[in-house]
Amino acid sequence: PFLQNVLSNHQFLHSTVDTQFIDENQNLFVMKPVQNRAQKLLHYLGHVMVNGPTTPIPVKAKPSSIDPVIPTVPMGDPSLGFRDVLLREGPEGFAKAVRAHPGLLLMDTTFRDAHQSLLATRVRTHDLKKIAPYVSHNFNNLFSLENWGGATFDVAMRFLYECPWKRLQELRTLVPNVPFQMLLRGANAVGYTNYPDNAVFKFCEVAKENGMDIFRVFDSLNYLPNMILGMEAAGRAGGVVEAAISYTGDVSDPMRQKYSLAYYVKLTEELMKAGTHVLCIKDMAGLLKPESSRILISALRDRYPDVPIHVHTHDTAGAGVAAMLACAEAGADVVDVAVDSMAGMTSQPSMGAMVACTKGTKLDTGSGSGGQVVCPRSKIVGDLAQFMVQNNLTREECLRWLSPLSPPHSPPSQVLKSLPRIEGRPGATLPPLDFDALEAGLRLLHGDDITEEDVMSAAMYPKVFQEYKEFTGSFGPVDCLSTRLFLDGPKIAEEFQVEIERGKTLHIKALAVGDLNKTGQRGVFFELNGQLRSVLVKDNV
Ligand code: 3PY
Ligand code: ZN
Repeated sequence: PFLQNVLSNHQFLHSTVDTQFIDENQNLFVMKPVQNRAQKLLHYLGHVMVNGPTTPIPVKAKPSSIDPVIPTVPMGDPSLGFRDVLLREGPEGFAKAVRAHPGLLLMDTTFRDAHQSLLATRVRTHDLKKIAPYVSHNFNNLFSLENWGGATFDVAMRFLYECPWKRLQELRTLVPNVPFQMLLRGANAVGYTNYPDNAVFKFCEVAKENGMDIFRVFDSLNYLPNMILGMEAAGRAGGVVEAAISYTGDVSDPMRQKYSLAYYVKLTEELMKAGTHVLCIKDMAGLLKPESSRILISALRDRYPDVPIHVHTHDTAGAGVAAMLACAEAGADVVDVAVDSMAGMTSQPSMGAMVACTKGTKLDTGSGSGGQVVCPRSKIVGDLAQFMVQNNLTREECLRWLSPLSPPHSPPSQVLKSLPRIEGRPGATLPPLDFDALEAGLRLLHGDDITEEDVMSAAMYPKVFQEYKEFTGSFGPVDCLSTRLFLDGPKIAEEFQVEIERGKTLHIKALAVGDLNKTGQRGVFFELNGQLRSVLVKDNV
């Protein structure tokens, strides 16, 4: 089905075409040899053995040759969790139950923000799935498990060659009892750009259908119209709406007036008016300190006694646990933590530390054990910083470069130069996305097994989706490989198994890598289910 030739072309098969079609679609007449999934995977492994990892890995360390031990879980269903409350009572009832809960609740970010912060979002579904049943059985008292959105959507396709929707579906099956939470960048959905409104609405609808429960909605500039759009999309999809205020400045410093307590109170008022189920303070740069936490959270708690307050921070400065404790003492219902081994530094504070610090107090979590500038703005700032470093520009030179006419120019007009300006919310003036046309186009390119989820992936990231489909079209379901094999390939003489679908397992043995031939290729030899197979791989060095 991934063969991109005329034989899988919808228009060619189902309507009359003439020679103009041939002229315009010459690429469809290039016949590639049919390869099955097994052969494609051998091709992938051969490629990695000859050329190294296909995905840029941000650290130099090699994957461990020792596979981690996965703790066993008891037979049978996991205990009930907050998701059961949500399914029974709906978002409003869920919010009431959270508010009524006596101890401090935790959101575990290990499956999303923790690895986005520490490992450039490179944790694969393969590994998340392995630990998911343990989480479901042992962490059933979590407020939620953050496992989707933010950068995970893009990175899954772009660097891990896997489908973000499949991750959601598979985790949902393995964790039926704990609510799933995602990060939605308001009108930017899970991207770095503005989308037509209907794309954001549809995205939330499909996410909810695939198992998402709680939508943390923010805008990197706290731009209310973009936030409200995201909140409406999440709410209309039937999700729990968690509007998040991006926190900056320092409310405990009377000299800093721009992002004062009054600013946050006013914003909260607007978000409450817009009907959020849960209110979140999103301290994405780890700026909250115990004193600012107390000031901010007690002010919001006094004004809004009924809304659950959820606080997110990063432990960048090392004050995360202290700040989150202060938030909880001032009336926050939920704080964000990560599993100890994935906590600290730019990640969330440690779950073990929060559990221990509240143990035996009225905030007891009941658990047994256990930045920078916000996205998508961070990308813009990061790109500019890189540009300045690459071109060796000082701030002044950069401003001069931006504005050849020299002062006086306001910074926005310097940046925009002659580019068109948009008044108001960008999405409001974008034409609606034509999902049917997009789907038809994708079917022409990739065959008929395009799903509604694929259409949404292409709506969010057209080029990344295209490249992901081309990659898996050539290299097969690489998401089935263990992470060590995915990154490093097998050692010579290593025998291993790959389950490409339930009940269908390939038995593979890596035999040898041949010499470089005259055309710069090497033969790589395997045994596949007892039979000798070889692939020819171009050596890139
Ligand atoms: C994201 O948008 O990915 C973030 O994590 C923002 O903090
Ligand atoms: Zn974060």
